[in-house]
Amino acid sequence: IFRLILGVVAVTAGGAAAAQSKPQRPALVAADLRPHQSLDGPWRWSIDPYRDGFAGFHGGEPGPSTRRWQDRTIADVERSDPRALFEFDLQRSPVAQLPGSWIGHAPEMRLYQGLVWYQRSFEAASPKPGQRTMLRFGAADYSTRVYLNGKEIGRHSGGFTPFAFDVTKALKAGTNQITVAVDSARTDADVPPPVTDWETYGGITRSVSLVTVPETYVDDAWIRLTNDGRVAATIRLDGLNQAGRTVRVRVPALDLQFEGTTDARGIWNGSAPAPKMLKRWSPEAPTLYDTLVEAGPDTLTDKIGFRTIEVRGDEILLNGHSIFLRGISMHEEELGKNPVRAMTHTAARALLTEIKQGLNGNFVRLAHYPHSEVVTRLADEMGLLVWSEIPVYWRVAWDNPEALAAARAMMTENIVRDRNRASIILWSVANETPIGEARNKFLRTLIGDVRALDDSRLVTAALLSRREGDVSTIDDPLIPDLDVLAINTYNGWYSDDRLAKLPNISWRSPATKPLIFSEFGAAALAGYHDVGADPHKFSEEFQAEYYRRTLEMAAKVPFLRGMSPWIIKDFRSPRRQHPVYQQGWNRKGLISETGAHKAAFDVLSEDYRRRAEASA
Ligand code: GCB
Repeated sequence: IFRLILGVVAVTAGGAAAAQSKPQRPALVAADLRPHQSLDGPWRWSIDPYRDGFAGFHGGEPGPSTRRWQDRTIADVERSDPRALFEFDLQRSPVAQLPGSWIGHAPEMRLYQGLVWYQRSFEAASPKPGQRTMLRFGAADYSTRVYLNGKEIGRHSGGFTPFAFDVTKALKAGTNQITVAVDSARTDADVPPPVTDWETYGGITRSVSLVTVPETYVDDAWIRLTNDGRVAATIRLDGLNQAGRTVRVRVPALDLQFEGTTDARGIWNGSAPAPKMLKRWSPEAPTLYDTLVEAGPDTLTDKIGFRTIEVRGDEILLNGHSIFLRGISMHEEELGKNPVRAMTHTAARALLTEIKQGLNGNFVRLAHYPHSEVVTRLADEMGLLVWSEIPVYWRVAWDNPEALAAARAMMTENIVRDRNRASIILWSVANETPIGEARNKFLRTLIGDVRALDDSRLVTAALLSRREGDVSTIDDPLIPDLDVLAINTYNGWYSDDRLAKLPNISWRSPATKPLIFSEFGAAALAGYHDVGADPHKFSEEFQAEYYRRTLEMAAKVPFLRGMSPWIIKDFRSPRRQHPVYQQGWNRKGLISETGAHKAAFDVLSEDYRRRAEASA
């Protein structure tokens, strides 16, 4: 028996690199709306700081102490061989509720970075002929290996995008055991690189589910309104019968129906004139239509809004009308004293309501990585325009092909997941990346990918500017490649400018393109007041005055088309350790971690109220 236990799970060499080089298949688009069996809930967990589960007791090859995930439980073996040695037993390990980062599992997990094993069992019906079952993760941060009934079924890298594996063959009728290894440690080849300004929420942070589909099914469906007034569809089937299949798109409420036949790759592109009665999606009227994609036995259902977004000169046009983006940035971190990154519908609604109703906003920058689909769906439903980005952040290893592969896979997974969301108008490829040849090349590759995947949205990147005296110049070599320019600027916070002088700063741009201030901000500890004439940094008064003066400056930039100041809520950041003002939190929120409004909140809200009235 002991020997039998030694039959270790072989680790497929090169698996991780392969997983990074291209996005995951199946894509399983709109999986969250397909009927599914949820695997959320109680899971067993155990830390593995030396990665014995992969490498063995002395490192290197797996050995006797290596964790093994065969069908038999450790308890079974122990009963028949009381002398068997085990130094792990997931079946008797503590229980955590998933999804949710491991920060919430136990107090000592707060600062843990590394490998954690998860396990649970579940019942499955016997697979029906002509059906396939996919195991889908909304996200796990950062790299993941998945085992079903003792066999490795796949891997994924990247903490913020969904992935799925076809488990039809690995699944048994009756009780199944799933084991997941999640490692939060990142190297320079990863995206983001190890150093950021937010908490790494390691773990299984989004829902896990089993989705059953017909053998040949709609894996990817992208449906949008084109600038020339057509409803266009790009559909990809996956399965033995993917070629030469009839595919039909239906929007019952619009009496719209059109169809065509897939090519050898299972792909069909088709379109039809948009019906006159179509109500275009906008923040003021976020109309969504039940949209069906029918292909033989499979019907995929999604809720889709139809709108156009374009740039003309230095203007951004939504449905043909010039708009100003009244926004704010947001991290995927729920309100509360001890956020664990488990973005529920309720938690997302609380934050987006602060933006939409509290701030009179119409726009949110989802920083600095793809947020939960719960958030992007809610933005569609509530009417908030969205900036979506991947964490190509600060010092990425521009020369490392693995880093580029990771970024490309992540960008593709993000776009494929979300290109049916009307709310998303901007894909951003980078944040505050130092200019250089290797960086420019890296980002141009990403921009090319974005345009190939989605020609219906705008491409941007958060850039830095060059300041001389009171003149700030935007002169990044990437400008010609972008539709919308975006600048992060922190004059008066990271510089020692007097706040009263901020309105004097003027902006120069070499291109006739719209500009967004993708960030500006100042920190304040909620409840800390300094009512003197020259308030101290970190006081609510300083932050409020910083906003007043920066908004005065912004009002004078003729080509400014929006802003997303930094940030709606104080968020956890390990680099913010001032014992009095920060205590592990980046305090640039307009509300505290528990939801207390700071004085600056009203300053921005009032500015946006006036802007909204002026544009109504
Ligand atoms: C930035 C970064 C953001 C930081 C912020 C800050 O420019 O893009 O991730 O959190 O500044 O607070 O310094």
